[in-house]
Amino acid sequence: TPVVSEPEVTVFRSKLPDIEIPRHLPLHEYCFARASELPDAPCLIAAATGRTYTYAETHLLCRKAAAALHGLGVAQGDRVMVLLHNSVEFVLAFFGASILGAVTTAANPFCTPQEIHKQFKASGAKLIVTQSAYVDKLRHEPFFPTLGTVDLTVVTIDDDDDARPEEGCVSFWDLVTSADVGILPVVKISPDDPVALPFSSGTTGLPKGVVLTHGGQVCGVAQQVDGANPNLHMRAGEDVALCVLPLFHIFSLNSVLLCALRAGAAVMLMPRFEMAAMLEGIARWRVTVAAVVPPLVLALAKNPALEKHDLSSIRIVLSGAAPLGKELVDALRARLPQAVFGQGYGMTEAGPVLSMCPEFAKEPSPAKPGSCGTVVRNAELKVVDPDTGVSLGRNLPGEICIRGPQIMKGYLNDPEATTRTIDVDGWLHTGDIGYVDDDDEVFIVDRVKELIKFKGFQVPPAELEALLLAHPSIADAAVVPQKDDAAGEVPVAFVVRADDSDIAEEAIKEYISKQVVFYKRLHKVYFAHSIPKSASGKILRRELKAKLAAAASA
Ligand code: 4UU
Repeated sequence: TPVVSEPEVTVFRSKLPDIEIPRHLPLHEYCFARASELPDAPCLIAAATGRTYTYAETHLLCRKAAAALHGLGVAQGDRVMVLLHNSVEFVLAFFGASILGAVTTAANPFCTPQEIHKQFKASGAKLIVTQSAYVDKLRHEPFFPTLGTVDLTVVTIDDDDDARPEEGCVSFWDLVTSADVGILPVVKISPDDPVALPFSSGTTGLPKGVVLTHGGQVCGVAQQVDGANPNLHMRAGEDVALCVLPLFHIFSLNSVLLCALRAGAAVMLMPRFEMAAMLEGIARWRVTVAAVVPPLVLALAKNPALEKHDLSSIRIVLSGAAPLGKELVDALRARLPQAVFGQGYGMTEAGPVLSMCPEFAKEPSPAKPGSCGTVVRNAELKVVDPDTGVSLGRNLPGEICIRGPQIMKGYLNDPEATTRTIDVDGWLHTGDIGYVDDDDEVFIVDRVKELIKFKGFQVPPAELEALLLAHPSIADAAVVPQKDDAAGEVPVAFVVRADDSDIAEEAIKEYISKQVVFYKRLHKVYFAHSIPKSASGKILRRELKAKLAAAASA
């Protein structure tokens, strides 16, 4: 991005000097740049099986995965859908696609057939890597009538032993084991070529494909772990990163997997959150860097089993994706006295990290409780009045905007949504309200965008509203967040019944539950006579949220 001169803008930058970033490298080359220096260092640890893969093994398997995908017809620019929990296969599929110049769009395997199909169609994928337990979702009429035909190849990861692949599917490990890396085509990848396509609703509307490029991700990772004084310091051959947050979300993909590989650290992959297995894994493999979300901090702070495990190896607890309360930090700090606690502030579209706790740096500097750290290097942050767009100085809350080489290229096939989010000067508008204090620390105080976050998971109100409006007994509807101790926020609906309908709350909740993944379920339905709207027809969400707040404090 060219640096445009905007004298009236207060720009906040990192106190750390900018660094040299090898933006020209394809993401896989950048991440495995140290593989030849550290061939025998642990790279991936599969907690489920106890198997460890060295850097040399992992790098070779990624190339074999690329050859396997190539054999299935995947070519540069193609989209590969990964429908997997955290696993070695997820990593291999991601880098296998990257090596071919193909793009990974990952989704939560717990999503419903309808949700998976939407992302599958929107991304234009023609191949899905999944496990046999989820193949039925891909056979689900009317969403997926094409399994086994030319339109869709399904690759399953868990049929390597005696079990044969599900009918119509091919075996990932059969192909990877026998793959010949000699057949890999020569692909020329430019920094502006896409590598990942996560889905996010951004500041408004339905989930959209977020185009993240090789160069953008290289920058996003470099801003965290490169340079003489990395902001998120991980030591090659020594640190072990906990990868329990799902890799289909950008926090884990970027700040855990990609950052750890670039730094030469090991990644302990846990297929899903299960407290006992996680504590055992942390103790067994001496995890040092734990990326978490606030509900996980809460679970850890409360769990008596913590005392039974040796968690003394943990030196960094990095929380993100939702606000982390000071009380919660104090509760867990008492149980992990040796660890440094801090937050990262990210957004899928921002590539993803905007700010990171400076206490995680190689040469740490202090951060205050509740702060989201300082803006990453090689980037600019500003705070603007959400109504006027006027740039604000220190300590004044406004909409946070970020500019730099790490942000998304744009939304897939949606130039309108892209220009709404990234303005002509290259600023990405986050929809978050926050301020920068006298010590350059970023504090998030509110969210002006529609987005609801349940345990850090995105719940786009527009998606639930569209489903509600499709119901014949519902005349109008609005979905807003309600504060919740355990989840942070839960989605609740205001519903206007159709004229002669007496549809009940339970029926509406069930109607939604059947169509969406668990974290998008409605926790409450309030019946109303009308939905408050602006002159232009926009739902006045603030009014509804104020109603909820008033009811809660009454
Ligand atoms: C208050 O949540 C994310 C990415 C999080 C991330 C990534 C890398 C955190 C640390 C890291 O190292 O992405 P999305 O797109 O799912 O959600 C983005 C939104 C933000 O706009 C903001 O509203 O999630 C909220 N959010 C936070 N809120 C993210 N991090 C924080 C935070 N405090 N620390």
